This record gives sequence, C-alpha cells and structure tokens, in this order.
Amino acid sequence: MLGTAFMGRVHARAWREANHVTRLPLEVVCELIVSRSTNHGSEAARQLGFRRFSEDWKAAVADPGIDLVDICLPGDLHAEVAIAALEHGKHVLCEKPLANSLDEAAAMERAATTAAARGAFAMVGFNYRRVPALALARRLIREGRVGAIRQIRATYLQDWLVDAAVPVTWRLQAKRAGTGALGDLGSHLIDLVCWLSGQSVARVSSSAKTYVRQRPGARSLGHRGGPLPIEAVDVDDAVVAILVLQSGTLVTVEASRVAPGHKNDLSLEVTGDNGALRFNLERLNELEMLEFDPARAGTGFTRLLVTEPSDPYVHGWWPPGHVLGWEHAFNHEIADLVAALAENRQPEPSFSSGLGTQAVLAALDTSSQEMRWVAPDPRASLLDPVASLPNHPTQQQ
Ligand code: SOE
Repeated sequence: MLGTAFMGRVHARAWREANHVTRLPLEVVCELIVSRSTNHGSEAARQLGFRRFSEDWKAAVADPGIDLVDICLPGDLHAEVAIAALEHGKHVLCEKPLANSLDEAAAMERAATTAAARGAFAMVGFNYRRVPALALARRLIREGRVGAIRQIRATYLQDWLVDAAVPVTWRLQAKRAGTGALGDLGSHLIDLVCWLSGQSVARVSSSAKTYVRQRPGARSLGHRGGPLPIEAVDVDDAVVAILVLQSGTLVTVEASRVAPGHKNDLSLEVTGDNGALRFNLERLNELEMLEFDPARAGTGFTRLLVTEPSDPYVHGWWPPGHVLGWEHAFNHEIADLVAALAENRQPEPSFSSGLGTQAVLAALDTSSQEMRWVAPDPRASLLDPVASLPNHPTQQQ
C-alpha cells in the first residue's frame, strides 16, 4: 500500500478486517507499506498492521512478494505508480478520481487493458457504490420501481474550507489534485449518477468558483513555528452544473467544500415517472422511497432501514437495525475486489469506468472556464456501459 494519510488509514482498516464479514476466497496479507521516511514508515507499518515498510515505491511495485498495489496517494502520483505496478503484473486498486487529467487517465486505462489480458486487473475506488442503501437504490431502479428516470438532483457538500485560516494541503493545489471540489467530491456524484441511471453524460454546463483565493501555505516538515507563508489557492471551492444524460434525463450537480453546516453531506434524489428515491450520506443506513399511486396522490416518501440480510452487502454483518458506518463501504469494496480476482474477472469500477468519469470532469472544467455547454469526450460513455435500463421506454432528448 502507498499512502498513510486519511485514505491510507481507511483502506488499511478495511484490508485488515477483510475476512471479518465474509470469508474471502483468497487470504489477504498486509505485506508492505510505502512511506517517505524510515521513522514514519516503521510507525505506519506498526499502527496500520503491515509486515514491512519501504521508502522505495519503485522497488515495492516490482517486489515478487506483492500481488496487489493499493494507491492512496494524491492524484498527481496515481498514473506513474499505477502504470508501473500494472507493468509488473500486479493488480491495482487506485483511489478516486482516477487521475488529474484525461491524458493521464487514458494512459492508465491503456495499461490496465494490456495488464488485464495477462490476468492483472485494476479497479478505481468509488466507494459509495458499496453503501448498502445506494446499492439497493440501484437494484430498485433496475427493477423499474421508480419508472423511467426524469431528473436526478445530486449534491456533495462539506464545510472544512469555510474558514480562510485553514492552511493549504495537497487537496488545494492544482498541480497535486487537478481540481478542488469538482474532482474530489463531484467525481463521486458523476460516478453515482451514471451507475444508478445506467446512462452516460451527453452534455454539461458548469460554473466553478474559488472564494478563498489565499491561505496559509502548506506546513512543510522544516517549518519551525511562527506564521505560515501565504499561498495562492488555484482550485475551486465549489462547483454547480447541469448534466443532460443520453436519454434526456436532467441532472443538477453541486459540490462544495465551503458549505457551512454540511460535514459530509452527499445527497441524491432520483425522480422517475412512477416514483422517486432519496438518499443522504449522513443517514447512510436509510433510503427513502415513493411509488406513485394515483389513488393516494398525497402519500409521501417511505423510509426504508437498509439493514435487512436481504439488502445488498448487509448479509454477514449484524442483526437488522444494527447500523453500519461510512467505513464499511470500503470493506465491501475490498470483498468485491478480492472475489473478482479469485475468479479471474474484471472488478468494477474498472479503469475504463474511471476514464469515463474523467472525461466528464474534463468537460465540466472546460464548460466552466469557457462559459459554454460542452459535450464530453466520447470516452465518457465508458462510465457505465449499460446504455439504458431494462424494460423502460427510452426517453427522447
Ligand atoms: C475529502 O474531501 C474526502 O475525503 C474525499 O476525498 C472523499 O472521497 C470523500 O469520500 C470524503 O471526503
């Protein structure tokens, strides 16, 4: 594993507990963690439960004792590490978004396609696909319970950057993260919208804004106290967008890291011609559902508590009502990944799917900068190859 910060810690926990819920078809051994310094590396290995540590990522991804490389690094490092690992025949799990640019993502996808032909597979970590309530939402949509989808409202709001005194981290530097709220949070929304609806994005219109243009600089290792130097912020704090999907579904998307009161608030509402579904990540065990009944037109949403053994991913956890948390989606992600590898098949979302998201992100960026509607690169259709939902009349654009 590469990366020992927030996402590294989250993934390490999930790998360590990989066998806790479902007996996996392969044994997981947390073998080697890569860190930039010996002190930090030995501490990270001890704390996160890895057998060895290394300062040399190139040797790590070539190590014959390693089967899979998990990349929990800033976006600017994804392409080089993932491509090297795939060329050494390792399976790869890479954090989202796949890369910082369409070109990098395309190179990663090519490397993944070549590696897959030799039995090494790559997956991108859009973890929210594995929240039980969202997986149930997808199942209900596929079963036709909301009818043909007309509109989707998708927002992902956080507030950790409201305060202008919060210092710069790599997530606020374009050279490291590509974009701000757009790539960090908007990428989740794009992935979910296409995965839930089974449609790809036909055109987008978007506007992004940076409200806090200067912040205290990134804390460097050599900093000896006193005020931090001021650094310019070159990524967006917030973005709003309209997406029109292939079959005419209208989608509004909003991502912000400067939304006071919203901690980690990913909300989705899917409206069809026969009903609707509503989800909020801060109440992630619940899904709200409405099935339209002309005889009871005043009826509102019904709250489903998604903790039944028959609900996706729930079997193997606790008795009904013993709710799961944010981190458990990573257990499900790893269980699905290991199951696919054991059967020598492609895990989802693949790097092709990640490239599709990247194409939409690039279109949103261009639209915002050039103040016009943009049709994404055709590779956006890789995001969900299911062109339309079964048993549904396709809406006309
Ligand atoms: C930080 O904004 C962050 O950790 C994202 O990078 C994750 O993808 C999201 O799941 C939670 O917030």
